[in-house]
Amino acid sequence: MDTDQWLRTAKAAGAAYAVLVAKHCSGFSLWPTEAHDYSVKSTPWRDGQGDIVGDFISSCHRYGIRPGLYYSTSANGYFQVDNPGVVKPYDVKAQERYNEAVMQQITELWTNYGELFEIWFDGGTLPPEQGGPDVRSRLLELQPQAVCFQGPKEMSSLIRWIGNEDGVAPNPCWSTTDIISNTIHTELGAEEEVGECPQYGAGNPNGSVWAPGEADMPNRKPNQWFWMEGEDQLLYPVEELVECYYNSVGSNTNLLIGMVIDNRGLVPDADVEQFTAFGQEITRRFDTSQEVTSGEGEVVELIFPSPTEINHIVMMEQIAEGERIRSYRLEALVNGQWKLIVQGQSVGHKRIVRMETVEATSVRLTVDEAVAMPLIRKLAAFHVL
Ligand code: IPT
Repeated sequence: MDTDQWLRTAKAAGAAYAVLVAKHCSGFSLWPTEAHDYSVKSTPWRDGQGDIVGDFISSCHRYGIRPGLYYSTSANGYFQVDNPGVVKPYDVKAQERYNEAVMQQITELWTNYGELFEIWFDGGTLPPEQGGPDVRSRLLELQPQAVCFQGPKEMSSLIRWIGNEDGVAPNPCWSTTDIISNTIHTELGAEEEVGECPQYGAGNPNGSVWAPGEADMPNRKPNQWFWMEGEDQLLYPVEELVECYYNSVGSNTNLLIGMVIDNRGLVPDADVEQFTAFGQEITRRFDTSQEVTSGEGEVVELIFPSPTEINHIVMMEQIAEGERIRSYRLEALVNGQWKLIVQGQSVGHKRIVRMETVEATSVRLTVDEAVAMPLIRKLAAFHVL
């Protein structure tokens, strides 16, 4: 196993953060936990002395990638726990034992490996009021700054599931919402019902919780999160990953791509090629703009020194000050005439607009509706060939 190779590959893909699945639904733990024996400790690998979590975190630091850990509390085969984090068939003592094991394990993961950028609660985490472990107190104590995917709703940096594993966010897509997974079980019942609720993916501009979207998808399809021999042909073609980038990052949503590890403990060669080509393609498209500006107010204009061919516009709001835009218009000045390119609603962290090539001398962003003074961190035009 070589976690450096994993992180080198993530870096080549352009990743800013990486999340290791420290324990998936089986319960098998990739670090030598004190909670039970179902872990790397009981394997012949490195004579039971290995620690994949530790290696992963060190490699993240080596490659300048922010580390995150996935630890689901909602399912654990070893304890016969299934969604939403309940021992089945239910037994009070068994549930207590499970809750204690969770507390022990999260304490290990959140104490022994330094500051975590993101913590992933697959399927949310059952709150103590409903018989779950007190994850939120431990988080507030040990990793209060972490971005929590479907985390306890009291956390200050939440990120929500976009509602599918296809790398697609809706448009518009708002950073605020009323619904995150932790509230799902309390307020709405089963997750299936929530799937029907458009707010889950798109958010709500008037929502009470700041929880932008994260679109997770595997790098093999359909839905292949795990490695199996002879399945290289299932890799998403790079063009399709690029399309997912437009549909997620380009729609105010983080993109999280699964990375399988093979029986050598490495990212398979074909996947290294895929991730590297993907990173190169994104750089090729978006590294060099024709022109870029920033500004504030209802109208921000991007002026070219001479008529310039463009076919992409990227907008970003200064989201540290909130997501303020509610509707906007983009126009280009072509042969002395303003031509409407697109009308839209949400911008947020980033909105990427693709358009037919025009030769423009200026691009104008007009904010038609906003809840406060629009702060435009970036307005940039590109010509992607
Ligand atoms: C699904 C969980 O139920 C959901 O809450 C979220 O965590 C999602 O995974 C992340 O991909 S289950 C999956 C089979 C859609």
